[in-house]
Parts: sequence; structure tokens; C-alpha cells
Amino acid sequence: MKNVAMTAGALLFAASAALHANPVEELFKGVDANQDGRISQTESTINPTLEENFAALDKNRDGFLTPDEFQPANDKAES
Ligand SMILES: [Ca+2]
Ligand SMILES: [Ca+2]
Repeated sequence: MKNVAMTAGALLFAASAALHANPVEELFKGVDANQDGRISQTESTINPTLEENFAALDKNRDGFLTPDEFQPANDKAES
């Protein structure tokens, strides 16, 4: 019954502006415009939520988010 799950997923995807339905890795790649494996503050500006949380997510304060540091801001709502 994968089709049912995929349809539900597609609806959720559309309804949530592609934020939480997407695997973190896909989201990361989408934001990492120059594909260097980390998200700069400039790159984060394409996602207002991410931009807003950039400083909090950048745990080692090097000005970049690594996949390790990168978590969708809405994460808490799930699980
Ligand atoms: Ca980058
Ligand atoms: Ca960092």
C-alpha cells in the first residue's frame, strides 16, 4: 500500500511548504546552494525559518551549519 502512503505524503508535503515532510538530508541539500556540504548564513536566507534559527543551530559558531548541526526548526512538533 505504498501508493496510499505516498499520496498522503504528497499532500503533507504540499501543505507544509516542503518543510517537515522532507527528509533532513534533502532539505539540507536544497538550502546548500553551492553544494559545499555546509550552509552559510547567506544560504540560510532562502528559508526564513532557518535564517531565524541560524545562530541557535550553529552550535560551534563558525558561521556555517553542518549536517550535524542542521535540524529543521519544526522538529519538536513531530515524534
Ligand atoms: Ca554551502
Ligand atoms: Ca557550525
